[in-house]
Amino acid sequence: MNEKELIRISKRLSLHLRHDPAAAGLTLSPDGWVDVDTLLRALKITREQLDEVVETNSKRRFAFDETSTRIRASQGHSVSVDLGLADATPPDVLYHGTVAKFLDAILREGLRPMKRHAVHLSATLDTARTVGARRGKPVLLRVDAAEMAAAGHAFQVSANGVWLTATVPPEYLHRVG
Ligand code: HQG
Repeated sequence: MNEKELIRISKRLSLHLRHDPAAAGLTLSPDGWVDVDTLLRALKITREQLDEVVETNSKRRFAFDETSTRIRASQGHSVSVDLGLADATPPDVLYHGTVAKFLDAILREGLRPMKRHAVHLSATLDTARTVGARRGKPVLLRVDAAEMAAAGHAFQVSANGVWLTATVPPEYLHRVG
């Protein structure tokens, strides 16, 4: 498939596996999985196309289970799912990329998950910059993750390396770019 087609299918997968399974007639399991054959029929794509999207996806957004008969999004859901991720010890610092128009609210009330289940944090400044740039000129925040963990905040890391936490209070946030 060409790049355009890969992105098109990836976006459809994101929509149905994270936000609106019902629109494709799908139901996710409580932990976010959907049967691969059911998905193929619903989206009218082939297993080869699905495998190519999963393998080439730049952010590895989707993952098969150990038998490759079910698939789910690794993070980013707005529908109710419990991915069952174990708590993990974060690196000392994590990063969040946003844009200037959100900055005042973020520094006042902290980072909130908004429509998603968790606040998404990046392990590198580069990744945070890319995340912020989706919305405009990126504004970069450092998150004192080790201090948060020491204060009892839980962190998880998704299968594709995104750090997740419920909220980040403002005292752990510092603008770095
Ligand atoms: C902002 C993409 C006002 C927050 C990315 C962000 C990531 C606040 C927006 C993943 C706020 C939410 C997640 C507050 C947070 N007041 N604004 N208190 N707290 N915000 O898309 O982190 O391509 O839900 O800064 O690459 O941008 O989907 O979160 O701008 O990994 O795989 O509210 O989504 O990955 O936006 O992105 P989002 P995000 P995928």
